[in-house]
Amino acid sequence: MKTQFAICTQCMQVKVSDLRCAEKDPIVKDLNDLDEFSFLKLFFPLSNSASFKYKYKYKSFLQLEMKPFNKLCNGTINKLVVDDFPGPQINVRRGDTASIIVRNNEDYNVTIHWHGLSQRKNPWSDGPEYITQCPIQPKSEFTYEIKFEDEEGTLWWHAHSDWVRATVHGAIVVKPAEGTTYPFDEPADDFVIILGEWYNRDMNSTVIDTLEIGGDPDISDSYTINGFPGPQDNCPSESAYSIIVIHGKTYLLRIVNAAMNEEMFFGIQDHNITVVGQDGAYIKPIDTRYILITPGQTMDVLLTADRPFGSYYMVASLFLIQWLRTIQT
Ligand SMILES: [Cu+2]
Repeated sequence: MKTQFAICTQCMQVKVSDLRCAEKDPIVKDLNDLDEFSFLKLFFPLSNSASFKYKYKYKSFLQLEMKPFNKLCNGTINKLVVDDFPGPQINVRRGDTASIIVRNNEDYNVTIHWHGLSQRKNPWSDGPEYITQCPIQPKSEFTYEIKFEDEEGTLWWHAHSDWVRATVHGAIVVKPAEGTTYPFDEPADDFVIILGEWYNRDMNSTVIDTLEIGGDPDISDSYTINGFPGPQDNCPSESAYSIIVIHGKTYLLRIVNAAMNEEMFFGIQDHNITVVGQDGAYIKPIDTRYILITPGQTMDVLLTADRPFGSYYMVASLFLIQWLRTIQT
């Protein structure tokens, strides 16, 4: 099986304006080779994914395609995504092995990286393009075999091709191995919180322009929580992400900073939080009012709903004050 993932010799670095490989990668199968099992968008070996009762490896199918979005009252803009922005959450237990088929339906060469996983002796499924694999070419697919051996907590997956990751990413939730528990009381529920960015313009043209003229790339048009920009002065119809909690219960927030380059503060109005994990590993708990989370980093945070009944803002803001824009949900 491993030989299937050998580096292709005809894969070559090309100019960013021409993202295609020179020749077709022989390890990439044709769409005609897909069996009916592969065409399920997101599937699991057992019907109830939430139960995590399966012993066999997790299976999933990620399909990259352009989809229309209407954010910030700027009309319809097509973006490359897997299903949505952000993409689907991958749910596994520590010790699982996942088989994940990625099908590229669009015109970009793309790979998917499984951020934060050690993948010991398994670099062929790590994902950086031109390093351990050729990009997945348009109208082709690639099967990743992902091992969740050492990590537990929250990680994420993202495209590893230029700036495509701005819209092609999602969370990975690694729950404790079967028969083990969290090193803290079982939370009432858990929620993934992905801090991201929304660019109205095409991401790859941003990269091309930046490389041509130098300097810093354009900043995004908005920062997002789970794809929601939150209330906007110039776009009152824009919506916000929200969660409902039960008073007195404790919840686990799985926070991912999926922004391209921005360190972010994150906190919840009038609440303390407790950081219990970072980058797929548990840590000695830290009580705090807010966190600072860097791009690519993940943090697991406990939130106890111990304040009077009401609504409280979940707030992310930038570390760099000159670019400060606050998003609220
Ligand atoms: Cu990464």
